[in-house]
Amino acid sequence: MGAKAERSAIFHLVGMPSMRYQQLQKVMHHTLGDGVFQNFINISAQSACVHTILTPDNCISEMERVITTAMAQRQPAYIMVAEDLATRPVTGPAIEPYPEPQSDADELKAAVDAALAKIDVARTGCILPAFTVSRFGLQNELTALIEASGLPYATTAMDKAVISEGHSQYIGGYAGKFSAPNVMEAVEAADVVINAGGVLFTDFSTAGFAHTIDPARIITIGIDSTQIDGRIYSNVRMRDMFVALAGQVKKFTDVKFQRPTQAEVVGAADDPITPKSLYPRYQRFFKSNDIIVLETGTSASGAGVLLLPDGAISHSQTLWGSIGWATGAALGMAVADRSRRVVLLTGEGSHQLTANEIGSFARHGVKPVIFVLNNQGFGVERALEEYPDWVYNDLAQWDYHTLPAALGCKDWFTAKVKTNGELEAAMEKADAVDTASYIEIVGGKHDYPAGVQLFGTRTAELYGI
Ligand SMILES: Cc1ncc(C[n+]2csc(CCOP(=O)(O)OP(=O)(O)O)c2C)c(N)n1
Repeated sequence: MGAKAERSAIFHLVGMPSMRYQQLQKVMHHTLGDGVFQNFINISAQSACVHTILTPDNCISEMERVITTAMAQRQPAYIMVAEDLATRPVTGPAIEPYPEPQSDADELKAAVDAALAKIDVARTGCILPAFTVSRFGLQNELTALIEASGLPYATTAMDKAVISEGHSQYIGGYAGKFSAPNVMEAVEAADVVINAGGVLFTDFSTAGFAHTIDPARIITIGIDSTQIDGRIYSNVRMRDMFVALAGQVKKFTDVKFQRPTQAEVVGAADDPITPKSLYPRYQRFFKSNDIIVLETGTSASGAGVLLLPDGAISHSQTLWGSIGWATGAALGMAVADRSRRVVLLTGEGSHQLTANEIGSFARHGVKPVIFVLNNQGFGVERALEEYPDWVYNDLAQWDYHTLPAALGCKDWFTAKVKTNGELEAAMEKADAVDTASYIEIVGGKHDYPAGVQLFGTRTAELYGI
């Protein structure tokens, strides 16, 4: 469901009992015992954008359909195959791949003309790149549009670093009235705002709907449609809009850029680690090209406001927000791109849900740097609730830094740190060693980063209660 919400194309391959047994309605393990073998696909189809039950006869055409659909939507495909058919040869001739969806030429031209007309009369403007841009691999195309237009760009938490934060036209994070004043003005007072990819103005990425952008000023370039002045131009692909606009857009020359500043490193070596001392040290630790994975909770909020080095990318599950995601997702990212360093920032409560995957990092021979904030429970929940110490925010107290050794990661550098000095030493070591690192950070039970404190004062806006 998270992959569907956040547009990750994953292919979920699932075996089912043999067709022979299905037809005989045998009572099989892992079923409800009701002889209904469609239960799973009926449930899981909801979390996919395309699904199929493969047979030797339909396999060739179905796989072309499934792959093309999943890639066009960048959403999951759910594929079942019965045990007895899985090893049978497919039948039928090879076919041409299904064509990728194309823009409707007339609609595309109308959308481009309308966008250019709106941009032409604007004196000021701003671009909001969306997370979908990285899902579709369109960073270069959007960067070309950003540079051709000369406009500043800002990102919400969900879209963080989708275009490098090292770019001279990046002005910072946007969270409505809680953005830096120059960012708020650049976005909300702009004559035209180009929503590049379909930014989702979620409760969490707008600090509880604190954003005010006049819809009449927005050009929304979605995955397969564009919206301008209340009109939808359908069958218009995002890529084609970026390319056409980059080629024809006027250049705004009178733009004052104010780059975001680095967070100041504070806190003496012997002092306990606090959010104020922790996050700037992360900022100093991050390197160009890092993949930074932020778990839902205080980690995503505290690190979401840091300025990342040029080329570093960041992922968090801002919309779906299922805790435990980040540990597993970091494994996937590390395996998918072994040329980049993966840095995972997670709270210990989230980590408890998927910590068994630590062993999989070693099994696959990848070397992440993992920071686990142990603040004795579900910190962000404490901050958002009326009674922070309600018992259900407490957790079993694990010895987190001993997990890697127990899970087969024998050569990892591990540490448990309580002071800023210990944290710095551990970060230096993590940077120097040629192995993975796992650092347990002891934090205060009621010590929250500023963003989380702010959310604590805005629960009514966040939840509509
Ligand atoms: C699967 C799931 N269960 C529960 C929640 C609600 N939830 C959101 S954040 C959070 C606590 C996270 O605690 P932790 O990982 O320790 O991070 P901290 O905020 O303390 O840094 C919980 C329980 C959720 N988002 N997803």
